[in-house]
Amino acid sequence: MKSISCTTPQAADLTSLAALADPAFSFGVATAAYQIEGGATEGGRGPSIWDHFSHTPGKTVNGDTGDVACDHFHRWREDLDLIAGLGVDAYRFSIAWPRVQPAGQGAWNPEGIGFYDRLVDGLLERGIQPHVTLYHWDLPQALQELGGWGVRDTAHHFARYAEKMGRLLGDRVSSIATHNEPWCTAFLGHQLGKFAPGLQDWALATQVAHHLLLSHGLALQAMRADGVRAPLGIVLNQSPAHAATDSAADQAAAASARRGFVDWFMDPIFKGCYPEDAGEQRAPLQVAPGDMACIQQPLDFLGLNYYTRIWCSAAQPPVPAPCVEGVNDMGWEIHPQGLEELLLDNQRRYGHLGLPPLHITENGMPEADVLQDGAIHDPRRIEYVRSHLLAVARARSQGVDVRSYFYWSLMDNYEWDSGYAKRFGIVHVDYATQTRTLKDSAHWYRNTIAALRAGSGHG
Ligand code: IFM
Repeated sequence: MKSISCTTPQAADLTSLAALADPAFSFGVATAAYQIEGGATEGGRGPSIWDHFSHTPGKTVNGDTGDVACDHFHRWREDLDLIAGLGVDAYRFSIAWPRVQPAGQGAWNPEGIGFYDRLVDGLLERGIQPHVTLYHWDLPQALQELGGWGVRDTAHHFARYAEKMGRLLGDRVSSIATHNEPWCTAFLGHQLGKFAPGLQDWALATQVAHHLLLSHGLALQAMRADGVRAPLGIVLNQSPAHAATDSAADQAAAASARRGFVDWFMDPIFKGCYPEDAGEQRAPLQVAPGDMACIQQPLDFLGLNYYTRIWCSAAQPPVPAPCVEGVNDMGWEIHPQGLEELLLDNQRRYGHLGLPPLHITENGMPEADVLQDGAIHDPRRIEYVRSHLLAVARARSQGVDVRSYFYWSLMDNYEWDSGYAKRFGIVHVDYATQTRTLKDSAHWYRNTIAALRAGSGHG
């Protein structure tokens, strides 16, 4: 992967990015509540499954927790100024359910509700569109103790929470997503045990995936019945699955990966059924009459999170991924063409099934960034963002209706089981002092957006 050290975009790049210069296309940055807020026991917030999991010895790198994180709960005004200074159009954040409803059912917490109320107003005052995610993995622990996403009741509790938040914020925010990456909640949390609640039960994970989808459908129904005006959707993590070779075994592995990772969520939403051939890999599901129709609600938008492709080799030892563009600090292959492929693929496979406008709700790269003389030089991240924006521009030029790009993440933060060891931000955070410093990539992102907005991208 070539690297760019200059924080000024090249003229040739601006020409190639012209498809994104459209004022209707938004540039943003994204975060999630547990990863940045801290204030875990303040303001009446109840405990979440991530508090519980991260405080369990051995579950996270260095035993790191989100107790303090980026202390955004106290520093949110400065953070909003920081976002405004980047010149972005939009900010995507999530609401911590246990902050607004500590037990996940019953009493609401006015202090927690007030926090998000002020956050949204603060964004609007600064001219930034707020994009809300209702669930980015921090289930109230009290609901986990009643069975968590393994029981249907949780889906109904979630719909009531969505309705409440939709009523509060729905006339001020630019979008509301029900879930972020339900695949991770279901399978990293309940099959692999890497994420909260840390369970390893394949059948349960499959049922959880169904309940998450059901909760999405119920939430959309509830918010629409209540007249919520904001566009409503869901955010899925997707990757193209590539077979290492033409062998039947590798091709089958790629098809199977796609079914489990992409189709398992897309087909219920857009076709009202699970993939027919997924039986080989999934446990028997309990699906009540009406569930699939409930899940198949029309969407106003679909958020896609893209980081890498899935490389499928059935051989032993496996054929390694080529990694022509290198790997990131998580060990994930950097493969910008995969984003263009993914966008075109969504259009081809679901365009005739009511696929709504698409948003790239996450895309980003961790690096072991070092602060030197007050600066952070992160040329590989600049190249990562540049090459992925070019991929989005190519897809748009080919007719894919993609409306935004959100860099993950605004600032370094708590990377789940990896703790604070992985830095995805375009803003560096010194966790000892909570000092924020713009990395070169932040300057490049700001300069690129400004140049496109100034019309330089029209060639
Ligand atoms: O940090 C996460 C985020 O919470 C969800 N999507 C992937 C990111 C990087 O791992």
